[in-house]
Amino acid sequence: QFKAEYKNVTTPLTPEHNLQIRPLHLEDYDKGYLDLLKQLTTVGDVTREEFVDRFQKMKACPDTYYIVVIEDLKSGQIIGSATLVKEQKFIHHLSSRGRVEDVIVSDLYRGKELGKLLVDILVCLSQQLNCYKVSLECKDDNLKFYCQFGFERTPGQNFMQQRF
Ligand code: 16G
Repeated sequence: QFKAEYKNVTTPLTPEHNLQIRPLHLEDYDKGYLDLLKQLTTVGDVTREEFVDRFQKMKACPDTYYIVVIEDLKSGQIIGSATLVKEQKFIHHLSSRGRVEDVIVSDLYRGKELGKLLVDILVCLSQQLNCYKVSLECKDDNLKFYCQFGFERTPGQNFMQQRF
């Protein structure tokens, strides 16, 4: 589904790395997917049943959730992931906005440009899906990382939130 022929996509995944990039599967519950997300933020104790239920609810929204994972085929563990959410709009003549979310690479696999690969893919995918723009929220420390993909801070625009 995600082909290396997309423009600008780097491909560090040679066979000797034993890494595979693919969409999230239900079975990834047993491959440490949620433990990986715990390196990003709070996840809590999510049972298999709860995971399956949420997975199926996402799947039931066609053309909306694109969750990409990297599996280390040697260990059978998910070691990287990123999500593109395609939000449908009325504006821009019924266009869609892409949101890059939950980008995480296991601390044991950092420095191999896997985060770059994940973000490259999602940016390409958002273009392929005809989003009129793609955006994300990140910490100051990660600004430089995201700038390399063409993301820019928007003058006069602020990211605001209310936490519950
Ligand atoms: C970062 C993530 C966001 C994630 C949030 C979790 C990227 C580009 N940004 O902002 O997607 O949901 O962290 O942190 O991956 P939180 O639990 O404080 O909301």
